[in-house]
Amino acid sequence: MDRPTSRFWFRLTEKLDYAYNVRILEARYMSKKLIIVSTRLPVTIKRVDGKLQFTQSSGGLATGVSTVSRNRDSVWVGWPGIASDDLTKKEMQEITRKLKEFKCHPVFLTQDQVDLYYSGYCNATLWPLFHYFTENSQFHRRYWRSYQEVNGLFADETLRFVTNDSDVWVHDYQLMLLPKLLRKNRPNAHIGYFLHIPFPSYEIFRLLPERNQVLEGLLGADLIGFHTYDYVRHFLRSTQRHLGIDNQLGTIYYENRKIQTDAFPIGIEYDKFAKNPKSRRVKKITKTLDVFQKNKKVILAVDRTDYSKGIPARLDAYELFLEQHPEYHNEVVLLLLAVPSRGDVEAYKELRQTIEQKVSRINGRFSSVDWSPINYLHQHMDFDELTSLYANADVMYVTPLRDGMNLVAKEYIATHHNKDGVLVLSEMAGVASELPEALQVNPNNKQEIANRLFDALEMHPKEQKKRMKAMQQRVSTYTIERWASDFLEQLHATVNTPVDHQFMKKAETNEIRADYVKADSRLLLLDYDGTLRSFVDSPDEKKAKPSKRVKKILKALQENKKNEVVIISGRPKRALRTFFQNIKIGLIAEHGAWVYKAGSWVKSSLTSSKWKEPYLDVLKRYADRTPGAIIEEKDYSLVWHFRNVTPDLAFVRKEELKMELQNIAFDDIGVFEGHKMLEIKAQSLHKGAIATELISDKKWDFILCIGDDYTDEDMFHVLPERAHSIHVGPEESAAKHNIKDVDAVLDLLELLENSGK
Ligand code: ADQ
Repeated sequence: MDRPTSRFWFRLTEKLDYAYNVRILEARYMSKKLIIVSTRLPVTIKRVDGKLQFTQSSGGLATGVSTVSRNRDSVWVGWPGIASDDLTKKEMQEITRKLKEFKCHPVFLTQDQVDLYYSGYCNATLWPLFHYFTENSQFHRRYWRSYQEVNGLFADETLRFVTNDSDVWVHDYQLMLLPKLLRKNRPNAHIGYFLHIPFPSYEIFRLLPERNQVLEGLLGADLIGFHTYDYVRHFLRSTQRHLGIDNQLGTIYYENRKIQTDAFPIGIEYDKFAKNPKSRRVKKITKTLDVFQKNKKVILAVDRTDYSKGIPARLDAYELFLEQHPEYHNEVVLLLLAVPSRGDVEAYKELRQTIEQKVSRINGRFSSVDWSPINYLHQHMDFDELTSLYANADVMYVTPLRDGMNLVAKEYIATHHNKDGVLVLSEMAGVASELPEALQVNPNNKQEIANRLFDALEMHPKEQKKRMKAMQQRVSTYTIERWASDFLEQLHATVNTPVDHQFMKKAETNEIRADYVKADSRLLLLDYDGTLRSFVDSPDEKKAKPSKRVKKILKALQENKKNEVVIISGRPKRALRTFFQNIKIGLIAEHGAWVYKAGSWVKSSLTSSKWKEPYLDVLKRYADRTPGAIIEEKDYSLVWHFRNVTPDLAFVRKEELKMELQNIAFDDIGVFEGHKMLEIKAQSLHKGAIATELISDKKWDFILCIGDDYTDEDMFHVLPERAHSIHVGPEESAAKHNIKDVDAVLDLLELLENSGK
């Protein structure tokens, strides 16, 4: 075969392989059950004339999810919108049976739960807080208790369907405790979570009394999705500040699980919105709408009646525009469409009054006999009516004070397929980052909005089309269907590399055990913190003492004449002696600077401390202006601990400090970064150097080396091929194996001790 042909075949087989793998992957997860959970079901039940009436929602989420669940065994769990106090037992059974036809399963809530959980914690605590309306946010224990109770109910109902092999997708702020509750019962299920509203900045989120429980609840998921990367950052910062959990480029390792966070900007059913304006019914509706027959420019605003949408401020800005542009009197109409929402929450009742007062004041001030500047409708519209309004409006006026995404902006763009039209858009909507071609405004800047309204009305049609086209390109690509499949694919990518699978298997443990049993001379090199004892985030040595179990195991291992047990630690010699007073094991302190031999400490050949002075001066200067920083002076190293410094400041100081320390020119002195600390020591002084000495002391039949942090990697690198090396935790390492945690290490050591007398 000549070369081009072979390359062709190579490419073809590569492509086929890829397609095959994708199909295998899809087939693998398509065969798994998909469980969607949201507070509200896509089917609403009402009692009309004594009879139960079922209405199926055709909303975006329901459609988007239906595309990924169509060919799968799936079920949607949620509340059907009717309080269970109004239902008999028989009716509840009937509802459960009937909902099965819609692939749904009900969670029944009492009126009390609707009031305290739904109207209370969800809509009067979380919603305002997450939208930065701190003054509207109400914190009551009874709301929180109900939130916990209802999340528990959702867990019970959801767990009926979840096996360890299922995919679960939990939606929104009403169910933030659910991922953890599900994880507890089905540790291996694939759990995804998506937040539809903004995740607020740390300074806002920290106001929530139950902030830690909420974060821990979310961390039960494998994948946590948000609309924008800003929200991802806010979430990661809160987990870092409140729970002390760091992340690696959005990946969190928590309780030995890998959790991925990412941005998935929700889309719309683009084709549905793009095609509908051409339908006969919509054309007919348009002809009957007075507002489009008068040859006036129409500015459209469409929102749920919610204070986050900034409707009063939008009216004020429009008033200013009318004041400054009398030439537009009689020429322009603002069509303000507000869909009723959460009328049972006090803040919403007040908002409705405020809007209505402003509308009548502005109309009273500017109207003429045959013109009113605002046309206000407080009602729900059907899809055809809504698309008619979108498609015929000259300007879309979207100025929320905060919005997770805002679908209205995307819907307007879709209905203007191949048409002109201008979008005036708030910078505070999640969608703003996807639509730079919109005329963006700060929703609190009245004058700026008034100016942009004028610009929008005056914009040349060519310019309008150009901007529209660019926005349509984006909105038509990442549709709601793409969003849903993208999320589920990523959930699989996350779960397909489970941390658990990296850990040592039984066969590998047995192999180590067999080698141990056979050997007559064995060397066990063990790190201390994070290996024999869970990492203690405190400089207090008393808290870091070994447990009784550790002492017992080490003593028993050392009493076996075939064994040489050596603890190699970064801790100073004083600490190690206190920890292991009555056990005759080998001790190595300060990464190899000191060796405990025949009852006393001997300086290793690797040491020198002449270099310390200039480094210490710099560290002290930095400690003075960094609250929480601690300097630890060991015999042969200096450590700058920043575990108690606020993470942002710690990061800045650490980087500054590294730069400054590197300017001090001492050969062989290096700055090493460890777990919330910087250590300065001779580069030749490391665990690897001392391990090499120990290994070459004798001809060992068996070597086992266990450690958890970067200093132990130096040991792993110098071990002979036949040695067994184990890293504690899921991270990448030069060790041959990973082991789950300290308990697993102790189990292994105990097993060896019991096996090889
Ligand atoms: P919402 O706060 O409801 O959603 P938005 O994204 O704008 O906000 O969606 C509103 C929906 O209601 C749109 O699909 C719109 O067509 C429809 N609608 C509005 N007024 C209507 C009317 N009078 N009649 C009929 N329909 C009307 C939450 C978050 C958003 C996030 C979405 C999706 O607050 O930020 O974009 O979820 O994740």
